Amino acid sequence: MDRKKFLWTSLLGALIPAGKFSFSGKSEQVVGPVVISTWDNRKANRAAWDILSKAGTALDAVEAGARVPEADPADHSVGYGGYPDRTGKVTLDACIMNEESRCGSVAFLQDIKHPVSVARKVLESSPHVMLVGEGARQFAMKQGFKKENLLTDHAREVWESWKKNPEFPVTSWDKYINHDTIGILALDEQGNLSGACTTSGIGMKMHGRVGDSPLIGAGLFVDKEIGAAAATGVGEEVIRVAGSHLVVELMRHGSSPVEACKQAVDRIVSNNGGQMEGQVGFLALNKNGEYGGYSIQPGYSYAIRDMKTEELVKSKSRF
Ligand code: SD4
Repeated sequence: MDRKKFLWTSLLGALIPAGKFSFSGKSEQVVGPVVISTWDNRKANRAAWDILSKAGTALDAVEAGARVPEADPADHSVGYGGYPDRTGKVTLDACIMNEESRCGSVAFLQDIKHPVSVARKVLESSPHVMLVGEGARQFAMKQGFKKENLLTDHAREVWESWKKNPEFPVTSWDKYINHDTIGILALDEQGNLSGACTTSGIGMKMHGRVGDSPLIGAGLFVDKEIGAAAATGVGEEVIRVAGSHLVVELMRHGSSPVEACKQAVDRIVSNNGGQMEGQVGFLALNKNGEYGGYSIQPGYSYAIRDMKTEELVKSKSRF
């Protein structure tokens, strides 16, 4: 980006009214770089936009964005401050993928605050795509990541109160999901797409449980010819339909981002006999800068940032 264009971009950035809300059931389109993320991750988008607006890469942007909720103790679905599993351990899942189908992923990782950056190291500094558990932690420490306690006092209290009444049906998991898992997709000035997804998973999950978020094709998928998609919500449902891959393939066959997300939601609902209590939300961005989302239950939103707007969009839902 030349200096004039950069200044223009920065000026526009300064003029954008933060906190704008809209409601959308159709795909919207942007021109130029853009970042979108699940839920109200506008702060994450800002970190990503700092990079995109200076002609940085989509890969750097999504990593920087995902690190924001990972470091935020008030976010109970991601990184530090995330709710623990049934044994009181915070276990993290994350992945990252670029436009060349290069990807890195970690699952069931403990004691490391920024799993998305470990996933990026897996992509760049290992011959593998996915590392889990103790192996992932050892790899992270060799790469210079620090061991940290990720269980905050608040998260421990929630776990302790759960332990007093530990039996509840799976659908009650929604109470512990908190819906903050970030899936973040970016298109940079060069027209390259990347995505990342990071989570502490469903609170009070079984020890050893891995959700959709670190699974390429489930929680995240990027295809340079078509676009990218990410998922949030009950990971088991997303894995069963390879959700993000499904959304990208539906776009390949002509669906708009919103239509593709809606069809993936419909597939999950029909797998469940037409009725569901759990939540799943999808987010999609195509190569042309068109984006959209759709969810099973009401209440899902996604955040967008581009040269002209910073917005939180309320998604349409099946129910
Ligand atoms: C999981 N999909 O581990 C994640 C949870 C989530 O907002 O998205 N929470 O199943």
